[in-house]
Amino acid sequence: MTLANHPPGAPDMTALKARALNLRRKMMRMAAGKGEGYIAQGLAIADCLAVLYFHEMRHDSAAPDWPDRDRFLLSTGHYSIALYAALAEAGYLDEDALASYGLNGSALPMSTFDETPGVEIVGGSLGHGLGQAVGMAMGLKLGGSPARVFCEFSDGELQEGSTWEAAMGGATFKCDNLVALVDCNGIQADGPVTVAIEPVADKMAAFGWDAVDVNGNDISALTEALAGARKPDGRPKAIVMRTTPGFGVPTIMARERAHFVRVANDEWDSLQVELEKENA
Ligand SMILES: Cc1ncc(C[n+]2csc(CCOP(=O)(O)OP(=O)(O)O)c2C)c(N)n1
Ligand SMILES: [Mg+2]
Repeated sequence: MTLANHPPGAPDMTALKARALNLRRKMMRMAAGKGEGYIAQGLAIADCLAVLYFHEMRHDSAAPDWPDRDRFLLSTGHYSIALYAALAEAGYLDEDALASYGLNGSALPMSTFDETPGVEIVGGSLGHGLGQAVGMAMGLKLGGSPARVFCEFSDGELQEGSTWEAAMGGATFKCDNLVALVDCNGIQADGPVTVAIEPVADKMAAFGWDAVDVNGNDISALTEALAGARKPDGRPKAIVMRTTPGFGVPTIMARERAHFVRVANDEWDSLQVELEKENA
C-alpha cells in the first residue's frame, strides 16, 4: 500500500493547526454532550494527535487492519476523548458516533477498549502501555515490517515500575521503531505528581533512549521532534511533552483541578465560545 503523504515532507503548519482545532471542537462537543469528561487532557494532547495522524504516521482508515500500519498506543485510556476525536477526524469513526461518548453501552467508553475501530490496546489500568508498545515494536521488527509504534504515556505513569522496566526493555532490544510520547502535564488525578520523576528526558537517556524535551502545545516543535525520531540508529526515541491541561480554553486552563471536568450545561456553551475566540 502506498500513502500519499509518506515519507512526510515539510509539515503544513496551517493545515495541522486547523486539524488540532477540529480535534478540540470535537472533544468539546463530546464533553458537552456527556456533561463531563477528561477534556483537559484531551485539549492538551490535541496538537500531538494532529501531528501524528495528519503528518507523521503511516496509516489508512480505509484499511484499519493493514499489517504494516504505524500503531498509536494510548496508554492513558482515560484520555479516550482525544483519541476518538482523532479517529473521527481521520475517518475511522463516524462523526455521529461521537455523541455517545461515555454513555452506558457506548462503543466509545470513557476508558478505551480495543474493539473500537482504530484503538490498538485496552486502556484503564495505567502503567501498561509502554510494555505493550515494546512488545509490538519487537514483533513488527522481527516480522520484517517497516511499521513504527508511537506510544503515549503520562507523568503519572512514570511513578510506576512497569514503565521503567519497559523503558529498559525497549533499549535492550534496540527498538528504534518505537517512539514514546510522554505527556508531562504536571497532574495526576487530584493534584500535582507527587514522586520526583524529573529530569524525565535525562532519565530516559540514561536508560538508553534518544530523548528530547519539547513544548507539547507547539506544533512546530512536535513536528521537528518527530522528524528527529525517525533515525534507525538502534535506540528507541522519547519525546517528553510539556503540555498544559485545558490548552485552548482559558477557563479550563485556569482550573486548579482539571483531571476530570464537570460543569453545568450552559457553561459548556460558553467554553466552546472561548475555544473559538482563542483561535479566531
Ligand atoms: C494502575 C492504576 N492505578 C490507578 C488508577 C486510577 N487513576 C486513574 S487516572 C489517574 C491519574 C494518573 O496520573 P496521569 O496518568 O498523569 O493522569 P492525569 O491526571 O494527568 O490525567 C489515576 C491514579 C488507574 N487507572 N490505574
Ligand atoms: Mg498527568
